[in-house]
Amino acid sequence: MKKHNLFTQSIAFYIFLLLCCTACQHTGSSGSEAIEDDTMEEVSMIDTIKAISDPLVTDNYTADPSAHVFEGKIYIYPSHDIDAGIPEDDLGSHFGMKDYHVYSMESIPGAVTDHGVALDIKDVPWAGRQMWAPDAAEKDGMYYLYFPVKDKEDVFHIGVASSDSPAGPFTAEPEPIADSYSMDPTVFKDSDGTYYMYFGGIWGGQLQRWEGATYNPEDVYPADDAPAILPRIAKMNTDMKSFAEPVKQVQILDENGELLKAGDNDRRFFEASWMHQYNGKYYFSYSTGDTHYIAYAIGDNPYGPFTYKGVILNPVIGWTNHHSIVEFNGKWYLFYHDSTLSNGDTHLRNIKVTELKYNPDGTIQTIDPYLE
Ligand code: FUB
Repeated sequence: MKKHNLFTQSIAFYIFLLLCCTACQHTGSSGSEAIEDDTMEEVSMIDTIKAISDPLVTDNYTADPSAHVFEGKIYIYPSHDIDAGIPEDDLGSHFGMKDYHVYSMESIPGAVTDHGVALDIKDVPWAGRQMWAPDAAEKDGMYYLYFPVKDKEDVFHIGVASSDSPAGPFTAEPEPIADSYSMDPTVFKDSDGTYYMYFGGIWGGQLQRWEGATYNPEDVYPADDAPAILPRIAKMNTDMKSFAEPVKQVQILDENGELLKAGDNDRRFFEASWMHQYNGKYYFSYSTGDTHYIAYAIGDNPYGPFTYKGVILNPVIGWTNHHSIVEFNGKWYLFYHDSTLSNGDTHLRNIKVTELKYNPDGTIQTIDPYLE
């Protein structure tokens, strides 16, 4: 298992930026308060980097944007980053988020509406700490917010909360989804109306601690030449609050039909699953974590196997890379985040959007988030 590889050529420039920023480190927002005024002045130093898009939200730190078209608008379900005052470590303890806001847009580009707090950790009876990347789904006029949070024993599970509005507020179920574990859920509606949840993430996401349905608090990783840890999938029940089948693994293969290896850090799954369909094919996309790419693999059905095809998004300023892909008014969009608004603070991020384009053969054109 490679450790953080922040000095890769592709992001060495950003390390330089982070070092520069240390001299003028700001405090960021605290709790769920809005960003303090002086932050906006500090943003000016990062203006020398020509990003392809601007932060969509500037009065809260936001990350992990899951975007959907509901009721003719774009609705965005991001994490709400805060400075929880917890030191940074490889398990992501510093990502101490406590609530979710929902945002909407009537057009892209366009104004972003903040619908306020949609779910607070204090209203989730089983939750302990760390509300990480959520997603949402609609079925029969009801909306479901899926969210990962650690329970009171510090083990990640996935919760569900419901509302009759895509903007919330959402009411959480009293227990996590039975048999759910790890984090970064995304719920995909197939063309036949079946819903599937993809989930999981290694390192701080704890996927390496699960063997089947058994939790082992030790972090156990495969050898570099063994198959990588795989993301998970389960079909959803019609109630949208439970799994309809045992959790399965999602295979990601290389060009020779072999499972990607654990040591193939540039390509293997780390976290941040997303699924979308394009021209009848199924595109499973994800973050490679410590190598900071959004990668994708294509398959013929929701379960896979999926064959690795390439990179959708190159590394962003910050450490994490996380995304969603959605079609809106005839164009495809990539929602993602970086840390430009906080001058590179890895856990104070901001959501963005840019257009995503396909090649005629169905492959996706790689997006570089910054101009030369
Ligand atoms: O926001 C917390 C975690 O950081 C997410 O769950 C991961 O995908 C990464 O973006």
